[in-house]
Amino acid sequence: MGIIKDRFKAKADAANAEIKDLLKEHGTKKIGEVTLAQIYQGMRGITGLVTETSLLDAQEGIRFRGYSIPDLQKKLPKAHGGDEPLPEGLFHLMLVGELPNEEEVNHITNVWQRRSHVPNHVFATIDSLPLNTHPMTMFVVGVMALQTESNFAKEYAKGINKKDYWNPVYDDAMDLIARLPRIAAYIYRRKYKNNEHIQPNGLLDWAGNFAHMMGYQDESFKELMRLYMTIHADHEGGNVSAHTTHLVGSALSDPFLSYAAGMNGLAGPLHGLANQEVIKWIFEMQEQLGTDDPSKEQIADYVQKTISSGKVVPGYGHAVLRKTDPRFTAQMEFGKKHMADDKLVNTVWKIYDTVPPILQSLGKIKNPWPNVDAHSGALLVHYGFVEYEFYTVLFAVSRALGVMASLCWDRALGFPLERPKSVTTASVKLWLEGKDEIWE
Ligand code: CMX
Repeated sequence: MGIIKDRFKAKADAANAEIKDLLKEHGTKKIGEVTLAQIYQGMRGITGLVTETSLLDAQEGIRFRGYSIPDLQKKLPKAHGGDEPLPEGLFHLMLVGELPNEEEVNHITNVWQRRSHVPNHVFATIDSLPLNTHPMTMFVVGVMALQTESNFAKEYAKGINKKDYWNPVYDDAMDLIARLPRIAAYIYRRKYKNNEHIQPNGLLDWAGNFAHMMGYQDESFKELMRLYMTIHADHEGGNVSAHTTHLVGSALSDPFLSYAAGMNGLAGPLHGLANQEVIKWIFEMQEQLGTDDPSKEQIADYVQKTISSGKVVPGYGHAVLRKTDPRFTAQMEFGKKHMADDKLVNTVWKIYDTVPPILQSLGKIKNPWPNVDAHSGALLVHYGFVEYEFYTVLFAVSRALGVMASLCWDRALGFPLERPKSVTTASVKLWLEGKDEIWE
């Protein structure tokens, strides 16, 4: 077995024993109550899942195995001469639960390089789609085509002991992560760069090579990709993409099927597609106002118009967070360091000054602060990456790190099929009248 795989298995065995004891002693303890409103309103605040890789604090934001984003920026190994964390390091942290050293991160880079071969039929499948297909659709179709390579599906068909599920799931997770940048870069070059593809550079790290294959050779763009791939990777387990991957995986659908399902959720405008919606919204504002440098007053008017036409302000609000998303702040700091005078980036900062008080004044929005998607597009546009329909694919490549690390844990911990109880409004009414004992 490989070094990381061995360490993961040892950690998972220890965790399994610990959880067994925990449940034996405390399994009947109640951890909360569920109100009728919660089951009609998106199950907000119901604790119903275990996800080991990260935990979201409403005030502080995301922590990966206890480490905040600023911690990761300080403590994770960097590329030679770089300042941003290598996402390989975050994957190690999420999977094994420990900060890696440089050697361990290099090992993961090498493993992913070795596993990165994408079979031709995947590219042929993507080529069969019309060029005007949304990049997220091309991406998910590409992942589905890659499912032919699933170790788990093959082992399951042969007949595998359930104690060993984690093993081919781990291999699938590593293969999938290794191959996604190739698939994504292929879609980008096919759709936007005249089908002129760029061969991978075997000497680069995972995110650096992704930037290279998309055609961005600037070192600071590679740094942006390292930061981007790190901060978008995981946001605990209840968000649509993570939860869907986990749910579909619980049916023992293999990691390719599970990840593709999760990414169909990421492609929704209330989730990952918000990053494209933000930049589209800013471009439309610039066009309507006839300026690429709008004042705060002009922005405020435009925000009011958006709200009064029954639309959401993209990039603002969150189902759990109640403060500015630290992922937004990390990108703002990157902007200040690399492009402080960029007009579009400055517009994003003016929007940040303008939107929260307006949303707050509506009195119904629980979180008026920006989320991760409010900033990312402007940084990309600075480097000439203007094809905003592609932005959610970048999010998706990063999200694979979190959801695949989690799926390895799901199978190693032997989590069962997920199947919560649902009710009908008719049964709710009967229950309220004391005529239905179904919930007792
Ligand atoms: N602009 C205008 N109205 C907003 C709003 C925004 N940015 N955010 C929330 N609201 C509205 C809701 O639509 C809801 O209105 P109704 O009661 O009329 O239906 C009300 O405020 C209360 O919503 P909430 O409880 O504060 O927010 P939710 O938990 O229901 O939704 C989210 C969270 C993210 C879907 C929502 O804030 C939103 O639509 N934001 C814009 C889209 C976005 O940026 N999504 C990306 C999130 C991060 C990610 O997953 O990538």
